[in-house]
Amino acid sequence: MAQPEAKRQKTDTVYELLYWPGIPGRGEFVRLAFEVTGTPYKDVGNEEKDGASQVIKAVTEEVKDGNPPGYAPPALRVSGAGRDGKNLLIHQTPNILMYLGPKLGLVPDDEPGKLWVNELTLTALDLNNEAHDTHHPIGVTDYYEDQKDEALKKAKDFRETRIPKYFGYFEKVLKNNGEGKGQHLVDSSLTFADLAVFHVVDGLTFAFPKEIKARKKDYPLLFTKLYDGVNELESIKDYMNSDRRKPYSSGIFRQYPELDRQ
Ligand SMILES: N[C@@H](CCC(=O)N[C@@H](CS)C(=O)NCC(=O)O)C(=O)O
Repeated sequence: MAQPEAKRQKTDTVYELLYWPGIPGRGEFVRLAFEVTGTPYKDVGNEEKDGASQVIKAVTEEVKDGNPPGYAPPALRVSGAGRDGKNLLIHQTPNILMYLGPKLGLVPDDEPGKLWVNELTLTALDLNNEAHDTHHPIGVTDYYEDQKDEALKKAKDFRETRIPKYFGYFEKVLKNNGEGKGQHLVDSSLTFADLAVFHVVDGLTFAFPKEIKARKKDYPLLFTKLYDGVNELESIKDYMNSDRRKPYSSGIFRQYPELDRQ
């Protein structure tokens, strides 16, 4: 695995995560990368008193330093890393991870390896998006209660066809990567793709506890090697027990018992 650039050169880089406070959400994919590598970062939404308004301003309203405005959080602000030494502001979860990957030592050194990590992360994010659509299949800004009939149908299909297809795919990738010993999707070390899959599996286990309980035995590498492997890392245990980790609530992964296996 690549040595983290941070370990190779002393740096006083300040990483600021700009994401909605109070939920894991898509910000969690970025938090996990910082947490697992022990990289200092500021979670602006959660750490500042007026976190949500700071996030909105910085991401879409008062964007500075020549950065294009973003469409939606998460964003990452990096002091001095933009053009002409100004602050860099980047958006899109996989773009942020692609930026951080080499800096935190969460990607292989070579180009194919980096592309595979990115590809697997994008697939995990596709699954993440489909999980969101189970409770909001019609209108993103409409109430769940107003689209419950459609949500019931969507969730049934998601549980019965989509979860097994994605889980089967990740299991196949793990099996195919002999070097990873079932624990890693690419090569023999932890990458941000492993973290992304870990988080989506974690979120689905919260949202669909009965469905996942019934299915997990079919994906032994995914659950007992990759998932448990990440979950048992000291850095992750510390994080999960800290108040930096927010509980699932009204974000992407929601627990509506009627959408779970009956
Ligand atoms: N593809 C984007 C999606 C960003 C996104 O949908 N962010 C959500 C929060 S998790 C949001 O605030 N969306 C507002 C909107 O889409 O109007 C990413 O991965 O960063």
